[in-house]
Amino acid sequence: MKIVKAEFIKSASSASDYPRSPLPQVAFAGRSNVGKSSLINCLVERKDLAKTSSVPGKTRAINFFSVNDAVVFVDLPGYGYAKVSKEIRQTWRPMVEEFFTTSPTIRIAVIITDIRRGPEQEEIDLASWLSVHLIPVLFVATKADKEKKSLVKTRIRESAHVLGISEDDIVLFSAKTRVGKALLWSRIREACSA
Ligand SMILES: Nc1nc2c(ncn2[C@@H]2O[C@H](COP(=O)(O)OP(=O)(O)O)[C@@H](O)[C@H]2O)c(=O)[nH]1
Ligand SMILES: [Mg+2]
Repeated sequence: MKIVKAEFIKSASSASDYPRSPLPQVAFAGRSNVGKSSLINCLVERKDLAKTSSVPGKTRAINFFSVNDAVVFVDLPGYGYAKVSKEIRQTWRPMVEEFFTTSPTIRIAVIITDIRRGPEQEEIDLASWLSVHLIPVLFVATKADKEKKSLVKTRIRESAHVLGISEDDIVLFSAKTRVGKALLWSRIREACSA
């Protein structure tokens, strides 16, 4: 994917503020510090389009980016800072559910996990909620460069098992080595043209 243009559109915390655009949308979700901003920056070949982790306590919102005037990347707030369950119940979850239920052009949700940690309850819950709402999900196991080479395959297999999905539905990724970048782009393109 040749990136000719990548720009920030706006931040919004409720549906009335979302940018109006007919373009297909790709949403990215993951716990804080998982490497979501790095992954987005890697995909769009920009150093700091998506900012690094937000400060805890700061009001968080959904950030929208336009890529090549062809697709909108939606950077959902990170979760899991301090009190995971409380935060998810009270703020993160309603914000994210509102996004997915009011965004007709959403094509795929990319759920990012750290390969060393694998999917946990939050990711399992989100994936099952998305499947109920018929939104396709793609998993990315990032920070692949931080895992022992001999354990990478095992980790992917374990994650697929935990999620009840095929290993093909988990893209191995690293923002550092860029492994998985081309594959992730091809899966995104596929989802956007479906
Ligand atoms: N080694 C390595 N570090 C990464 C990778 N992706 C992100 N990081 C680091 O992990 C930290 C959190 O990354 P960031 O993209 O801000 O995470 P976010 O909070 O999910 O947006 C930063 O120090 C990044 O440099 C990766 O693929 N490999
Ligand atoms: Mg970030």
